[in-house]
Formats: sequence, C-alpha cells, structure tokens
Amino acid sequence: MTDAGGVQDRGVGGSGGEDERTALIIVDVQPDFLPGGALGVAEGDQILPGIRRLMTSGRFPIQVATQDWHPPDHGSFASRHPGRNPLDVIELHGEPQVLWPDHCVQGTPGAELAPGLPWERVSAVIRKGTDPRVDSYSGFRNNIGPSGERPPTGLGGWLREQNVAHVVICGLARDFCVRWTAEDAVGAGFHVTLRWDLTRSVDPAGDEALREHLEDQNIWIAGHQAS
Ligand code: VGL
Ligand code: ZN
Repeated sequence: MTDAGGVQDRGVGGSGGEDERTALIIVDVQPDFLPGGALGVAEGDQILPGIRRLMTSGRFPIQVATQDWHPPDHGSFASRHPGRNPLDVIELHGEPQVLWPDHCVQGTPGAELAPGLPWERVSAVIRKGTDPRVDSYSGFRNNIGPSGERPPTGLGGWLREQNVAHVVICGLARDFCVRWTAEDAVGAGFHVTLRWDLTRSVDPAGDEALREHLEDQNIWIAGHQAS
C-alpha cells in the first residue's frame, strides 16, 4: 500500500456512500512558505506535484485549504519585538511563541494560495492568524490568546455538517501548522491521516520525535519510508 491516504476512499462515487466521508485539508501552501519565500521551508516545492495529484484524483469531493493571513503588525513577527530576531522564543499569553520573519501579510503575493495548484477544487478556505494579538497555527482553532482560550475557526463544524469522519492532511509546515491542524482534528473527533511525504518541516531535525508524538495521538502517518 503506497498511498494510505486513499485506503478509506473506495466508496467515493459508488453506491454505498459509507466511505464518502473523507476530506482533504491542504495547509498553508503559499509562496511565503516555499523556497525563496519569507519563511521558506526547505524542499517545500517538492510536495506540490503530489498535492496536485491528490486534489485531482477524484477521491476527495470535499477539499478545504487553510491560508495564513496576517495583518502587517502581527504579534508573531520578530519585527514587532525590538531586539528580537526570527526564531527567538518569547512568552505570549503564558505560552511559548516562536517569532517569525514577516510572512503571509494580507494581500501580498507571498500570502496567496500558491500558483499552479487546482484551487478551484477547494470549496472553503480558512484564513487564520488575522488577530494581531494571537498566532493561529491550526486550521481548527487559534493558539491560546489573551482570554486564555483557543476560539474555534468553524472548520470542525463545516466538516461535520458534511458528515466527514476522516481527514487527510498535507501542506506546510509539517512541524507547525500541519502538526497543530492534525492534533486539533483528532481533538475534534476526526480520524486523521497525515501524508508525511506531502509535508516538510521548518526544522527537520525534530522529525523523528514529531512522528512518534503524532502516532501516539492516533494520527495515521502515511507515505513515510523508514530509512
Ligand atoms: C506557519 C509559522 C508561522 C505554518 C505559519 O504554516 O506552519 N509557521 N506561521
Ligand atoms: Zn504565520
């Protein structure tokens, strides 16, 4: 089985329908996260052909994208914290917050959905990170904000109302927005497949620990070759 993302999708287009409940979630595939972008993830471009194949496979009638979409003064930007540098970690609302280079600023080319993918197949785009006070890695809920809570984005309800039980997740970055989206999908009661081959990390040195951590949470890791 080389393509576990499709294992539960046999019923799509068929008569039974009991398997028609898998959605594809494409996380933050935006120029700023691709090589050469403001927060470019190494090899991020290598996942694009595979994501295109999933999007056009016919296996996913329900597709949703997330889009990192920050105001220019977003609090996760190191530029907003005098004396700080990108990748410094500060405390924000009682939680560690990595500071990033300015990225995915609303309306800029780097914040667009990456050209070349068939975005017309996607019926919802969740824009996140719009509140300057709080980051939002996950497509399902903001990070912890000033209220101490993590307000939902509505994605969980949007999927549930379409009887989605299983989500297949791909995109960038594996160790931030993909990770948080996958964990929150489990928390929201979905079965979760993460297409490891269709993600890349900001910090690949953490990949082995990350994979074990995700598997411990019942996230099915597909497309990972043991080396
Ligand atoms: C992301 C850092 C900051 C991501 C977004 O998409 O993984 N990472 N904003
Ligand atoms: Zn961001």
